[in-house]
Amino acid sequence: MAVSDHVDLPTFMEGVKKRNPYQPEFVQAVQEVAEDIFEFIQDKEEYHAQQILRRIAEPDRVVSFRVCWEDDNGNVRVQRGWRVQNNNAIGPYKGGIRFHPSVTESVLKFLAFEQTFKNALTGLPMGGGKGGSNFNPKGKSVREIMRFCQSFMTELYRHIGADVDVPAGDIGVGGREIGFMFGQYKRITNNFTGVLTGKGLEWGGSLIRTEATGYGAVYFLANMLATKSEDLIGKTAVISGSGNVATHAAEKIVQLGGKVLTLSDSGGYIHDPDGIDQEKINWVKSHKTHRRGRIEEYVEAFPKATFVAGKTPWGVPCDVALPCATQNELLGDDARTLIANGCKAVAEGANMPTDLDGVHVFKAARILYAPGKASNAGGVAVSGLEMSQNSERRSWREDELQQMLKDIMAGIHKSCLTYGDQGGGYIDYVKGANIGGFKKVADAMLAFGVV
Ligand code: NDP
Ligand code: 2IT
Repeated sequence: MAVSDHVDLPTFMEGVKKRNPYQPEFVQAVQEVAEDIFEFIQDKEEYHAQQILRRIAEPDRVVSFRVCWEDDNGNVRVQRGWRVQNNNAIGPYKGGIRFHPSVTESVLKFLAFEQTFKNALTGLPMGGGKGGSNFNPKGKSVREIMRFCQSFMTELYRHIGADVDVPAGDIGVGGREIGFMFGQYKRITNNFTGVLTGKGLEWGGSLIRTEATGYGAVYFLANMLATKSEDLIGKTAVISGSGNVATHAAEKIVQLGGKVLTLSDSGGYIHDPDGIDQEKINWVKSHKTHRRGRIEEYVEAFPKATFVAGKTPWGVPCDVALPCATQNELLGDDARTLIANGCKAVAEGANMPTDLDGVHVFKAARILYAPGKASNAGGVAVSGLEMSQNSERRSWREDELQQMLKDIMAGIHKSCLTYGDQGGGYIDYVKGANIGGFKKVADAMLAFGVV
């Protein structure tokens, strides 16, 4: 037999660890996918001979660069920026930009790897990428954020393009930051193209892009519940985070008749036993997004709620849970607590919020558990629709886009059933999403030969 990755899973993972020292998040993401893919490709010699998984787990390129900017006091500040272009077998690289002090090459490599499978699942022609910086937007003035975004784009512009790589937002990057970066791209290149998504509606953005990730996650959750002939009416939901994804997931839960009990930020969580209704969600949106406040101030505005400092909300009994903040925010013991408290379904709004132990706990309990690459794909899906609208030089109507988002989430759910239905009423959504995403990218790579 030719030299191939016909090795066992532990040997394959040893190689991944050796080639990516000090990159635990990346190794974790590869391990979670490899557990399912090894089983799937067992009898598929071509995938082995062509080393497909090994190649997807080696980014096409990682660009790292210095970002210098001046703060309001005239001090020179230096940050590191990256763009990880993981795989463009099925379309231009596509994925968000994250500004957070915890950003490292490992974090961005895990996100770009996950994005490759997620984007394939949407059915749209998008490869996987991710970028960002260890810049901390907290406590910075708007002018400082503008200067940082301009400096970041002054290098990034060389590596992106409407048919090359199309970034968008992620943690710490919303409409305002996309505006600053798009303005700088346009200034440097003199080109008005759809090089970023999540743009403002006046300058090429798409309706419902802002809402799409959170709404999509809840549509996915509703699809999962429907397999058990259930819906969200009267169900209690525990949500973490209080940013773009968390607040829009909360909004859609409320619209579909559920009751949201918690939201959180890096300081702790709030528990509102009366339910966080639309008016309260609007307060959170304005407080967190526009005023960059802390979630603990919620209890001053709504005194029946309580704030628990330094903790995640997974101990609050609920029917459904949506981790919507960040990676590894729901650990094995949290998963055990959720199940002991009767939680029936978990839909990830964040990327890799559940650690490997937690994933194994949810799988063993055979609950409805959707990994982020399936359930949070609504955001990038509407980004893909924004790219289509930019190419057509027109804007679609809100009702058209709402329907497309629902259809895409239902389509992803169906792909998960294709490869994840284990019989006896249990669907392994992790396996379904991993294999569904892998197969599309792998088959494109086979067509291209050894490149
Ligand atoms: P935002 O910046 O809007 O909000 C992030 C939220 O998560 C804030 O409440 C923040 O709290 C909290 N958070 C961030 N980092 C940490 C941390 N290390 N520990 C505890 N809490 C933290 O980001 P988004 O809502 O856009 O993103 C949330 C998640 O969803 C991320 O995993 C992202 O990758 C994923 N995602 C986002 C998509 C999008 O379209 N925006 C699409 C698909 C996935 P604080 O304010 O205290 O920092
Ligand atoms: O993780 C994600 O899917 C995103 N942050 C959105 C990426 C995008 O290109 O819209």
